[in-house]
Order: sequence, then C-alpha cells, then structure tokens
Amino acid sequence: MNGFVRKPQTLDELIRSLHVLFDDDKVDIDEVKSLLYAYKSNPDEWMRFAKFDSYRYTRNLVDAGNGKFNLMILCWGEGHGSSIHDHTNSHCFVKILQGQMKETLYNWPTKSNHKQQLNKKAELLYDSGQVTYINDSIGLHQVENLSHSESAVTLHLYSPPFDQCCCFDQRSGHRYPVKMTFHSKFGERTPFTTEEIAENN
Ligand code: 2CO
Ligand code: FE2
Repeated sequence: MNGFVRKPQTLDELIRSLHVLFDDDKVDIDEVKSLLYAYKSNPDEWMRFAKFDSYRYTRNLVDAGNGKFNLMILCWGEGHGSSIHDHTNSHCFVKILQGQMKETLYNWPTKSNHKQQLNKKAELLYDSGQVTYINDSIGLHQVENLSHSESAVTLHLYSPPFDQCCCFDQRSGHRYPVKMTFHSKFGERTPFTTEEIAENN
C-alpha cells in the first residue's frame, strides 16, 4: 500500500483491510499501526465482543485472521492489570478503544542463576484512540487500567497467533509459562475451563 492507508469506516472494514495487509507474509509494522490508528472507535461496533469479568481482564477473540493473526478485544475492569509478560516472538499491536491504559516496559532478565529484580525501562500512558506496539526485542511489559472508576477496552492484534506466553516475577526475575485463554470467541462466551471452575469454587 506504499504507506497510504485508507481510513476504515467500520470495524468490519478494518478487519477486511487487516486481512489484505497480512495476506503478504511480510509485516509492515508502521502500516499496521497507521491502519489501526485510522479506525475511529465506535462502541456500537465492538460492544458485542466486550465481555467483562469482575475479577480480571478478559480476552475476547474478534477475528482469527486466516491463521495469520488474532484480533481480540480485551476488557479491563477498574484496577485490572496483566502480569509482566513476553509475546512469544510475535508482533503485538494495541489500540485503546475506551479509557486509559498504563504500560510499564521492562528489560529481559539477564541470563543468570541469581535472583535479580527486573529492570523497569519506561512507564507510558495511553488515551483512547492511541496505538502502541511491542515485540520481544523491545522487551517485556505490564499493562494496567489504573482507574478506580472507569473500565477500559483495548483492541489487540498478535501475529503470528500464540496461546502461551511467559510471565515474570518483578522481584526475582523468575519466569513461568502461562496458557492464555479466551473468555469469548466471535461474541459467544467460551465454555468454562477446568481451571476456571476450580478457581470459582
Ligand atoms: N499480551 C496480553 C494478553 O494478550 C495483554 S497486554 O497487551 O499486549 O493477554
Ligand atoms: Fe502484552
């Protein structure tokens, strides 16, 4: 598209354009960022995917991108946040659809057998409409909705798709694998996993 991005008028149009961009195996990060930026958040279009949970942020699959990417809506209640995590060698694009989010960037722990606190490298605030990007060469991050009164909704694109990442303990640098699940897919609540049943009992 030579740097020119046609403004998507709707979420469906955005998804169609993403399919075109990702059809090619080479990902042009700036082009994807511009396209996501050009989409003007319209809650009427994404509301059916935005399913909240009272206890933690939810991941709701919107489109499976022909196997090339996963597009999802994450819903963050007041005070909800992620752990510190990596992105499994994928591209991660985030657009804020509603509310405000804080991102804390960390460096990877250096290879060592000693416990070592993770080194914080930046704290960034994003408002509705903004787009950000991370991959493993940039570092690790933690994403939080710090508001005590407003929920937040974010649109995430991961390419290639992945369903497991590494989470990190800030104080010790210890890492542990985490399986990532969907709270809903294509607007339908996914069946409870055994872990969720155990946690709710
Ligand atoms: N990567 C986290 C997840 O998919 C959300 S933080 O933004 O990348 O659950
Ligand atoms: Fe992330």
